[in-house]
Amino acid sequence: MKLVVAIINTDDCTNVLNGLSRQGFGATRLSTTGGFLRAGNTTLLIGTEDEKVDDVIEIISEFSRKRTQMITPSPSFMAEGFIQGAVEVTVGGATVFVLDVDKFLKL
Ligand code: 2BA
Ligand code: 2BA
Repeated sequence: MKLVVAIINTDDCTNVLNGLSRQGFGATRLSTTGGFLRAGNTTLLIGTEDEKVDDVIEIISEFSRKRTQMITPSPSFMAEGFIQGAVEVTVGGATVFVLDVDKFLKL
């Protein structure tokens, strides 16, 4: 058993969840915040069998498009002197971690 932790753009969340659900995967959605942009994103937890992890990753990849966007970071972040003005960042796409699961229970 594995736990797939996928951080995705919130705009892509509905499509990813629909894709997972259609193929029978369970998922839990968390509202999260990126440490760099300090903007909302979405983290999905998906518990699944080892041999289905690649299917899960394929669905995530299919429904989270990657694109670039100009972002102006929060004033407090700029005041810290790390960056000046707008920066181009990649949005969409997904950051995915796959963790081993010691135990999976439904009580
Ligand atoms: P349960 O299986 O008891 O799941 C309750 C909640 O636990 C789920 O809420 C989800 O947040 C989380 N969860 C369950 N399995 C998970 C997994 N493999 N990975 C990550 N999180 C998991 P909901 O997604 O709102 O589902 C509520 C109930 O609807 C589920 O109760 C199940 O009876 C049914 N269900 C969920 N997904 C389904 C699917 N793809 N097909 C058919 N029934 C589904
Ligand atoms: P954020 O931390 O808000 O980062 C958003 C995007 O900003 C990143 O996209 C990356 O393109 C850029 N970025 C982040 N940190 C940077 C830095 N120190 N210098 C220059 N550019 C930087 P992604 O890499 O696709 O990450 C999207 C979101 O995934 C992140 O949002 C964060 O919430 C999560 N994430 C990415 N890598 C992670 C990691 N190693 N551990 C935990 N979460 C991670």
